[in-house]
Amino acid sequence: LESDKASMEVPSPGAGVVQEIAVKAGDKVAEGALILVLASASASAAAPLAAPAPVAAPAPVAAPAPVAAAPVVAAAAPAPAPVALKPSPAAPAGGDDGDDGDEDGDDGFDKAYAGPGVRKLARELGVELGRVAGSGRKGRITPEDLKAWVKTALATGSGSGSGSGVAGFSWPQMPAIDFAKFGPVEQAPLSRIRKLSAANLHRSWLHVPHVTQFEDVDITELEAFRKAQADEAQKRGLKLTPLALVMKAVAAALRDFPDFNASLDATGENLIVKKYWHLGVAVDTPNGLVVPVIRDVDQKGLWAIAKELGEKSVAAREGKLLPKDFQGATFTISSLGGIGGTAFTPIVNAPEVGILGVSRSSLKPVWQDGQFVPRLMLPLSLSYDHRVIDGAYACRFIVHLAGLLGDLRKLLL
Ligand code: CAO
Repeated sequence: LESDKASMEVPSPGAGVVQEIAVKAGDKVAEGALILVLASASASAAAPLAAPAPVAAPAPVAAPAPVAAAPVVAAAAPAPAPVALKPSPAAPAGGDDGDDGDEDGDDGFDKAYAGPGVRKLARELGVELGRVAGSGRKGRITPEDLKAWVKTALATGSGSGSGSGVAGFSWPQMPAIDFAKFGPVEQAPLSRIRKLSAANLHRSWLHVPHVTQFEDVDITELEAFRKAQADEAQKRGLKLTPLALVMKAVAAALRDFPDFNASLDATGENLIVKKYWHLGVAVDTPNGLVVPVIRDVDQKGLWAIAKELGEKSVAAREGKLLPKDFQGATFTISSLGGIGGTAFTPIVNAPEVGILGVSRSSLKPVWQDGQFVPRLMLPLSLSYDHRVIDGAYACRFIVHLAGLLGDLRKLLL
């Protein structure tokens, strides 16, 4: 099964023989949809002769048979078990936050009771379903409930934030423009990843008051250390890029600045401070941006981090990441250092409260002891959620991080 960002296995509830496959490649399915009919192994062993046709005849030969076969099976011992789609071991977490295992991040879907059509519409509109009251059976949210909620939110400006609405404000619509009037155009549909990232980024942009703090970090010694590991890296078949060292230092800095390793709760009135240090790393893929998570960075050595970083970025580019690979990040790093640039303002991956942008290092003249000396400087850009993080706290964090990167021995303290 493939979701917006990940592919996953749907585990069979038991052993048996597949009798009928109710879906074909490319079909869209929702949780609970029938995907196949399975004659359970224990039942067929108990009565192997009772159902020869469906059990013995493999699907290709017996293609037209399933309907006819069904009554035979039903009448006999090996009652076929309909296998419904429920990828419970690892719910898809295409969202960049991944905390709750929702398809699209922390959108309240876990708590909401709604069909796939309503969920899709809610995702497109950026509505947290957990905030919409359902009028359907057992509180199910209907399309009408969703539309009414959006209308009210637009009219009152109450749709934004965790209880922190922008009163009296509604978003002006973008006009539809026929660009073909001005010159030749072609229409290219967005990939699913791009559409999903767009919704997530837009939601973060609207909910989070962003500030970005910049810092140039002297990594001359760090780079000398990294280069000194080149032979060892080659022996291990790994690439030790500056990013692995930045990750290690960030995990340590997050321990010292716990508010950066936190999220606001759904009410917006409490900070959930996490006691684990999982870093999301933005990876550029042909289909768009994805953010796999490297867990427990604080407990891993540089080689382990470098290995996992390499493996996850390859898997991301090949579309082979699993839902669990996107879940649980506490803070994200977006590195454009391999490409260039001097600084940028990354968008916080809500409900995380901070994201670190890394640009390309370059030699710069730095005034030291009465003279300019060439030093390798790494530009960092730290965006943060100003609802949670004060400017002084953010500045202290980045200065502390710069200190760790400037002298890696401090990581041991
Ligand atoms: N300064 C100077 N050189 C750097 C550098 C930096 N900050 N960061 C990386 N490099 C160098 C590496 O050492 C490597 O050099 P060699 O080719 O000589 O070995 C080269 O640049 C390429 O590095 P890389 O990009 O392959 O590896 P990485 O570990 O730095 O990054 C990954 C891995 C997956 C994060 C990166 O490939 C990627 O996809 N980056 C894009 C992320 C993105 O799109 N962010 C924007 C999202 S919007 O906020």
